Amino acid sequence: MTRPLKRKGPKGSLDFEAISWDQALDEIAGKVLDLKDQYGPECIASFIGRGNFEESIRRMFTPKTKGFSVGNSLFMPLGSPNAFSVGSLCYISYGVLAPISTFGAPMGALVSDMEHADVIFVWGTNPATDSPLTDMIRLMEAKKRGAKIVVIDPLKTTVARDADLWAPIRPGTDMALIYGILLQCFNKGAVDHDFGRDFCQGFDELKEYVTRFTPEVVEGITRVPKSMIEELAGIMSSTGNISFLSYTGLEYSNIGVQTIRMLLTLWALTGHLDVAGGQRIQMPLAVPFKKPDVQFPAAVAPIGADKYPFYFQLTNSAQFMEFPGSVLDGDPYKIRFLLIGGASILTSFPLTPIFKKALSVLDYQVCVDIFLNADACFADIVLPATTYYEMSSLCCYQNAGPYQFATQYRKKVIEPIGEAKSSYLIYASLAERLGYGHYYPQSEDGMVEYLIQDLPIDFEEFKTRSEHGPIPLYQDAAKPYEEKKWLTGKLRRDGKPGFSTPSGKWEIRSSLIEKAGYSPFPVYKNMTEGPDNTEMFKDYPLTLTTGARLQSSFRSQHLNIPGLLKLQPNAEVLIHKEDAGPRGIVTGDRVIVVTERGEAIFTAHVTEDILAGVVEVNQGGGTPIQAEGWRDSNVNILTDDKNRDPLSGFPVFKALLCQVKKS
Ligand SMILES: Nc1nc2c(c(=O)[nH]1)N[C@H]1C(S)=C(S)[C@@H](COP(=O)(O)OP(=O)(O)OC[C@H]3O[C@@H](n4cnc5c(=O)[nH]c(N)nc54)[C@H](O)[C@@H]3O)O[C@H]1N2
Ligand SMILES: Nc1nc2c(c(=O)[nH]1)N[C@H]1C(S)=C(S)[C@@H](COP(=O)(O)OP(=O)(O)OC[C@H]3O[C@@H](n4cnc5c(=O)[nH]c(N)nc54)[C@H](O)[C@@H]3O)O[C@H]1N2
Ligand SMILES: [Mo]
Repeated sequence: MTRPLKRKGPKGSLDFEAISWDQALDEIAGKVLDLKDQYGPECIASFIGRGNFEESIRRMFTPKTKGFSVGNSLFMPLGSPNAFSVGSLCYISYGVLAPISTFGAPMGALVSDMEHADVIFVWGTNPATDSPLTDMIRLMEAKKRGAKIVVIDPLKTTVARDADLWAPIRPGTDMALIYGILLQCFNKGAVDHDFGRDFCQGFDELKEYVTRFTPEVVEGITRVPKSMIEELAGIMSSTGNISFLSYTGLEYSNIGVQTIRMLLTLWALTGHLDVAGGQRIQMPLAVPFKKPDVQFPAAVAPIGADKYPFYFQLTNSAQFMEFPGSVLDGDPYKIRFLLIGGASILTSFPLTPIFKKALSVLDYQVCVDIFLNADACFADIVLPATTYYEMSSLCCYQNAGPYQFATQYRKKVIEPIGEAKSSYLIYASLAERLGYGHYYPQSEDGMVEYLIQDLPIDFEEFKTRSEHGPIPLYQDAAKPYEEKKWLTGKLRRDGKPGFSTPSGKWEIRSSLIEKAGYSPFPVYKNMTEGPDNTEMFKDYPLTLTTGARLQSSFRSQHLNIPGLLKLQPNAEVLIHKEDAGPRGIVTGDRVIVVTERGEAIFTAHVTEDILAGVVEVNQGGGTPIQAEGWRDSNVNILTDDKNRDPLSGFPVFKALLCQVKKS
């Protein structure tokens, strides 16, 4: 769509009429101010998703706060703390909650030194589907140079196919495997007891706890064979350099945060932390971009702060998993207005019907998007955003090539199509109508000039130099790399040895988690849905994992693009031939996947590239404008909004139970 649209038909339909920008923005601002006056500013909320991960939004619209917020601060000057984002179910567990509570820095501070590694673990991530393919290229180069690749994944991914070892694991059980490997490392004398004694909090507790994870027990839990557990422990106890790559594969279980913390601890205790060829620590740099002085309003707590105190403590953000409870039950108060930017809530959040119901009863909803997606079915107004090609902004490069940080002016390639405007300008012009446009320059170039005003370079020079490539801001990477910096006080602001945590230690037992009222030590728990949930297992004997990335789509996006659809025309369920056979299922069959919550239709892909007993179902389908093979296949009809990791509030997307039947 290329013009602002206003709802004509009933909610649920895509029946709109075109209106002018002035009319659209005036109407939205009027509604915001009315609702604010009537119910207080906290009833006004925004949500941003993957379509708004653009530098101008990130630099200009995240609030000035201590936490790691990725939300849109547009309504904060009004007094609303409810800046929701896809961080409610993506990255924050892995990138913020686990590392901060363990060693006091975000995951961005941990760099996998693949260039000097002898072995690289690919644990719950698939770099072959990344865009850009940076890690995949590094991994392939390491392999060419002779590094061994180990993959821990229920799926035999592109990387696993060429790996030296593939450990197919039952989803959600990684913590047991980590303890199993660690116990063998203790037995082989490969654990650094000095580090444990002097620099860890909870080491004695761990020494006792780990003893129960014998190879037999761990094989029973994880389905990774005993011999393979021994082999993995042999690798971890070797003197070689070992690094890892990880990400979303570990976030979506009932013990996601604690599992990721234990992965970090395995590396720390076996001597592969902050050493060449291991996981190097590179403390984040303060980037000297200007930022509007928009503060997080502290008067009212955001939605979810009461139920997820640990998430709130570290992010200062609202938790969108609590949105239906807010809108439908007023718990703890009602959100009435939602501005959705670059997101598709109705394909990305678990239990679509409950989120659909919540969107349908809002007083007012606005979508800022390049397409009419599923959420637009419930919008009062839809605003046409540009793609990145139609807007000027800047790019940033972290730990790229010879520099730790570089930036570059990004000049638009074409003029916006129709009346589309960049998301930045849409938010800036809304702010103007709400009475605080002075925070945000009202042009794209004005915004870039504002951001770089403290750099030792003026705007004209910035643009000219950008034509020749990224402009480095730090060249520190050229300095010799110093190992094990906790010994020399380089990981703490006060210069004392140790880590930047409350205890100054590597926290196996986390003070921050304890302070938020949870049990602080990583204890293995069976999944809420698993074989030991015998009642449910009777009817739903297959483990359901969802949303492994595809090369031809990006979550709900591109499933309306004919060229890309050729690569995979239908939403698929990957099922092992041992599970497909008895069900009479062959590749290409239409099959129904059923959970306690509901059922949805997919196309079967019978394979041996998955652990038997596990099925992987594609995520992204469920948008009316998508191709036929995708639009009726919304995996989140099957998932559960209540089954979560209690620390993060993240839904359990990757360890559920289901049944698969021929349609
Ligand atoms: N082409 C493309 N690129 C994308 C995206 C996309 O949709 N398409 N999405 C983007 C987004 S939003 C994100 S967050 C990133 C995510 O980036 P990644 O985390 O690399 O995502 P995946 O490629 O799905 O890799 C996750 C892997 O974990 C495995 N896994 C699932 N459950 C478990 C488990 O319990 N244990 C273990 N050990 N492994 C498990 C899956 O089988 C899968 O191979 O990718 C981004 N890049
Ligand atoms: N079951 C299950 N569910 C999952 C996952 C899973 O693995 N399993 N993965 C989860 C993860 S990691 C994530 S991040 C979420 C993703 O959830 P979302 O953040 O909702 O991501 P997308 O589905 O990519 O939707 C992005 C929207 O942005 C729009 N867009 C694209 N570019 C632009 C732009 O430049 N400007 C604007 N304004 N809009 C733009 C697109 O048209 C699209 O409607 O899904 C989650 N949902
Ligand atoms: Mo994500």
